Amino acid sequence: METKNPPAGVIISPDTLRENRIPPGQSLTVKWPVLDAFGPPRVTAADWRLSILGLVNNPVDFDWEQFNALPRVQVFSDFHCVTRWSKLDNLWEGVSTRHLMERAGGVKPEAKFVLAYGYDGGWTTNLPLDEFLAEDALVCTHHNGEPLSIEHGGPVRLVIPRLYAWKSAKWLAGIELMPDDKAGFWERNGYHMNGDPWTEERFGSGW
Ligand SMILES: Nc1nc2c(c(=O)[nH]1)N[C@H]1C(S)=C(S)[C@@H](COP(=O)(O)O)O[C@H]1N2
Ligand SMILES: [Mo]
Repeated sequence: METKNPPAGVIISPDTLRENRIPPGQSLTVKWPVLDAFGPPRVTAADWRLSILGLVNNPVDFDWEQFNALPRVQVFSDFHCVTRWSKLDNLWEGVSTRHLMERAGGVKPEAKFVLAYGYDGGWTTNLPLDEFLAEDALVCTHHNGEPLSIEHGGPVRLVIPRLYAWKSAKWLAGIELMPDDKAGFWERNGYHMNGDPWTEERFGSGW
């Protein structure tokens, strides 16, 4: 399969190195569909805040200026929506989730899961801590060199390349570190607690 050559210094998401980059049951899309439950909330860079809460040593909030002062990474990865489209060759830019956790004083040992909150009233998604802390996971402000549009979750969204795209919370408002798993919006409505596209973890595992 054709691969764009990502620029030097970029973190390469391991799934982009597979010989076949399209997971089972998925089809390639060239355009980038917009998908969300409630449509974009009214959040602009000026009033955006990100709260890191729960099982971290120093819960912390960032405003837009503080967030943009953090060191940045670029990640080259693929994006797989459970509605069966896959968009390859994305260059995301933002702050690594690992670095954000350091800024919150580090994750407490009891933390095992994460709940990500969107600004779109009540929307959440849950994921395992190790997936959240993967090297290619980031809190993202730019896609392919352009600021994220509001439709795609701007000013700031989560990007978790190794899981289905619903785990990549748009309009990110908060990140909560938790001891136990807790179903988010789609997970309460039948989607999988983990969401690995390569093993087709589309629908719930019964809890
Ligand atoms: N806050 C929030 N984040 C969200 C959603 C949502 O409804 N609200 N939808 C998810 C779903 S189902 C998908 S497939 C991706 C789609 O991202 P895109 O619209 O940028 O393609 O965002 C995810 N993140
Ligand atoms: Mo989705």
